[in-house]
Amino acid sequence: MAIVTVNNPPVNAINKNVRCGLLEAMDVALAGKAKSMVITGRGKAFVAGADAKEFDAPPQEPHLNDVLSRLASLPIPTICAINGVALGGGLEIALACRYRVASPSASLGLPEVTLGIVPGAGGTQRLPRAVGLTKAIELVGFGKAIRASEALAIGLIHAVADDPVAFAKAVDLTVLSEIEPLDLMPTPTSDTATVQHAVEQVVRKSAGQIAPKKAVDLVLLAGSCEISEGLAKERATFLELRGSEQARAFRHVFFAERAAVSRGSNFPSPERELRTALVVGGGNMGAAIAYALASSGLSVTILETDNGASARANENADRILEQGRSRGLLTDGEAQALKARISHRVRHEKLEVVDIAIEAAFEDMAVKKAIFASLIAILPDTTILATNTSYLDVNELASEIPNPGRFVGLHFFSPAHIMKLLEIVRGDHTSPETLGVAYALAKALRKVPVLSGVCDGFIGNRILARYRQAADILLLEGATPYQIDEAMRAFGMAMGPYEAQDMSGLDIAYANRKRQNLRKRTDVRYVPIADRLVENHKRLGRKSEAGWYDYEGGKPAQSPTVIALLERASHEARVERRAFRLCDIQERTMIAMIAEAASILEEGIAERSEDIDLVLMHGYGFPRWRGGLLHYADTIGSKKLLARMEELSAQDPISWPIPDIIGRLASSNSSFSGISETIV
Ligand code: T1G
Repeated sequence: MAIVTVNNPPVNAINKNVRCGLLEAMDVALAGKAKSMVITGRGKAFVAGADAKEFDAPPQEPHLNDVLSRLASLPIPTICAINGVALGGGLEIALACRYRVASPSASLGLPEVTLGIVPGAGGTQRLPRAVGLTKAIELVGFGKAIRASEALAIGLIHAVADDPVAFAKAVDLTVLSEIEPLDLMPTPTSDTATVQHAVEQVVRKSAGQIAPKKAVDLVLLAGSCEISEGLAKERATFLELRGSEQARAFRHVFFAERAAVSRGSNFPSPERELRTALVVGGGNMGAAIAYALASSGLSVTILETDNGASARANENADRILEQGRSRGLLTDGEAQALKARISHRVRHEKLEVVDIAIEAAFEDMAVKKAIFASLIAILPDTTILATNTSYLDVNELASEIPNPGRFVGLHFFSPAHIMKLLEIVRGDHTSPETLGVAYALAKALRKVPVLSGVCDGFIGNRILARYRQAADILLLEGATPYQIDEAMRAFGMAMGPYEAQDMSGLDIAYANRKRQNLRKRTDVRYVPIADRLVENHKRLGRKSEAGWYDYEGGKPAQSPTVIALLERASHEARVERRAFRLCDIQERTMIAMIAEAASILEEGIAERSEDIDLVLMHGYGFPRWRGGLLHYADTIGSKKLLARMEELSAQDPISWPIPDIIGRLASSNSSFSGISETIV
């Protein structure tokens, strides 16, 4: 028996060396007259797929599809002992083997569409032969991995074993030789309606993306043509998509996400693991933060002002737990264990010492200052103190805190237990040790951490404010909120800006505009429509069943009241309303966001353009397949951006100051991603 171990740390990604090694291993096994061959991986992973770092260069021989065609037709039985993740090319190796056994903790999948490509080494043809068309469409079309137990249930693997290599060694060769290679098997027949339904689901959920539909079409071929034809078409599609704009965008995000996590190693790692946390305020945000912390194993105390508020905090936390249970994300036992990790206290009750205290109270400077004043009176002066403010000045909040090195902003996004983004706001005094703790917390919470400097709204809400401002000006000039929402959804945003405001409540942005005194400022063009909706019409969004939209039985409809308000505002501002195409709306709002992001980079609030990409994607529903805001800006090009900004600025100079950095990029014809390195 030949035992072949893939050994390319950290995740055994398949590069040229691994491909050559696999070919050589087959030669050695045959030359040594081995009767069977086992393939496994060293370390925690089996094989995490093709090495994404090679994708920017032309493909190099030997190609994985050729290596695996040879493996699939090897004259001796082959067993894949899947000791950990088997993704992409890793699962394709397994599918080219005759027998598959996996450890219970292994996860298996074909995530290629999440990189903007399709499987390139037989996945779309061999998988349906193992599991049928419907399951294959779901696995390939969504790119989600499954656990070993599910893989066994659907027939993707033959066995689950704690030690897959030991199991493989003991498999009876006569049993093995009766198993046909997938290449010689027909795809099982499936119910046409079920297949059609699976295809429709993929198409619906991947709007804007190229790869998922193409991947599904390839899977369908497995039901209608010879494997050789299917494999040839798969390879051609893989090569076509590999260098595409969307694949580049997905890869950019893949590496940006990992780089964001690695950035934590720039700061000292905490001396000990975080175990206990205090969350001040148990509203929707505080309760969700507490739930997220408890899910990562921390013991959490929610502090409230009085018994009534504490009871409501308890209800808020219970509601999130119940959602987790009803959606099947938590078993009853897990929900109970989680609940046991959350306790409640009211002010003036004795508090245990905690590793970190996170304030998640009402967005008001005086309220927050009072909270921190009471916390410093009862907690040791080494406890890390964090504020979840979305806009307020972190330096001002830190100003009355002894030992302010321990003070940091941790800006969670709502719902805090679901949204992946965590803005870590570094104040003037925040110490590297505190930042180390913040990154460790992000890791424990499995969030994408992005470091931000202090400014109004930090990275994300500052860009959001500019986006809304640009959209409001479009309203004044003739667009409707309904057209703007439609345009932004068509661009790929998860939601349009007005439906999003209706969902979160118009009063929040209203209070924020008041705080910024927008009405009186001369450096911003004031558009009164949103304020009037709140002040004169008490339209606060979904919660008052009227906002930018009317709601009948929860269903949004265009509102004649809002249209009348728009017309009046334009008339008062002496602006002649005109029609906007969806692409004009998209261009305007995007350029506004890009301009703001450029200023944020220029001021050093964000360290890298990739960070801004991550913030927009993980906090605000920016489409991943566009690679984030500044990756998208780079596809437009700095010269064109500058030219459009100059045109807009000529018409409306107040709204369109042009950041110097745009001019500099345009004159050297460089990109945002190119300058990130030099800024750091
Ligand atoms: N290529 C290159 N590097 C990779 C990699 C890959 N496929 N996967 C992971 N890494 C690096 C990653 O950058 C990081 O590096 C380190 O490994 C640990 O990763 C022909 C076309 C395997 C579940 O999409 O899902 O096969 O930052 O921090 O949380 O059809 O990584 O330490 O320098 O994420 O334990 C399909 C993607 C490729 C798998 C591990 N495969 N990877 O998660 O650690 S396309 C994927 C993952 C393909 C064929 C085709 C996860 C993981 P550094 P990590 P983790």
